[in-house]
Amino acid sequence: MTEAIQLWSAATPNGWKVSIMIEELREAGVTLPPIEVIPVDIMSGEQFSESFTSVSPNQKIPGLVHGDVRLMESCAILQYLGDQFPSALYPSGKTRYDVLQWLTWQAAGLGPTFGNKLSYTRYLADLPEIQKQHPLERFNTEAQRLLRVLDKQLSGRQYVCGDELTIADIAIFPWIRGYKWSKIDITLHDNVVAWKARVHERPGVVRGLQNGAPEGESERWSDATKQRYASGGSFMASNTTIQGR
Ligand SMILES: N[C@@H](CCC(=O)N[C@@H](CS)C(=O)NCC(=O)O)C(=O)O
Repeated sequence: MTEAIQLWSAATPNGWKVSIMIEELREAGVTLPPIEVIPVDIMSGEQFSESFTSVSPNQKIPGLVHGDVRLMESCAILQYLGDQFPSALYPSGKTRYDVLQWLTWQAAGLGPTFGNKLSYTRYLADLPEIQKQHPLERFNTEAQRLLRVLDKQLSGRQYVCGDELTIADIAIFPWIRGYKWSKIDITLHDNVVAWKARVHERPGVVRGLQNGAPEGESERWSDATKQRYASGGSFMASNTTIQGR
């Protein structure tokens, strides 16, 4: 399809998955249709607007519109782009199932665990410490278990599913990259640390990470940006904006 793609997104791990995918497809020599990026300011509640909800009924970024296709969920979007624009990023045959199992592992395990750890670490400043203790310990322990699983998978491999970068790496990387922000120590996991550096040095990844980031801050946030994310995050984590029963 040569029709333009609309990407509704923000500078967050789930948003970066799609912008990295777009840039890696370009690196792979794929000619993409025009991409229109529509920023969704999730810290001021734009994810609850009617227009965005018609793209993403779950009211979370990213969302994608391409012709009559409307998609939410970052990993579904990665598969869609992989299908529409064939490349080694979404291999066919038996390897595809390997990619899909690690993609699902990210969506169901790593993403929610790192996201919840982050939320209790940075975004719930008003919650008494005693109430944070259990979830912090629980999500940190699970994050460490998941890191051990990933470390083992990466042993003897350049990338998660072999010697080529795939959408599984693209889905996992933004969460691992943000380990300092979520205060999850990855440094004991040598294969994960080496893989993170390997993925991070790819030009497509570097360009993808610039999407939506404040000018000059794609690699390191300023204190003002950190403060803005921390206060906006507490508004999201409180869920007071969710309407209905
Ligand atoms: N499983 C979803 C998670 C999406 C998600 O949590 N997006 C966050 C940003 S990383 C968001 O939109 N948060 C806004 C909110 O919670 O109100 C996916 O992979 O797309």
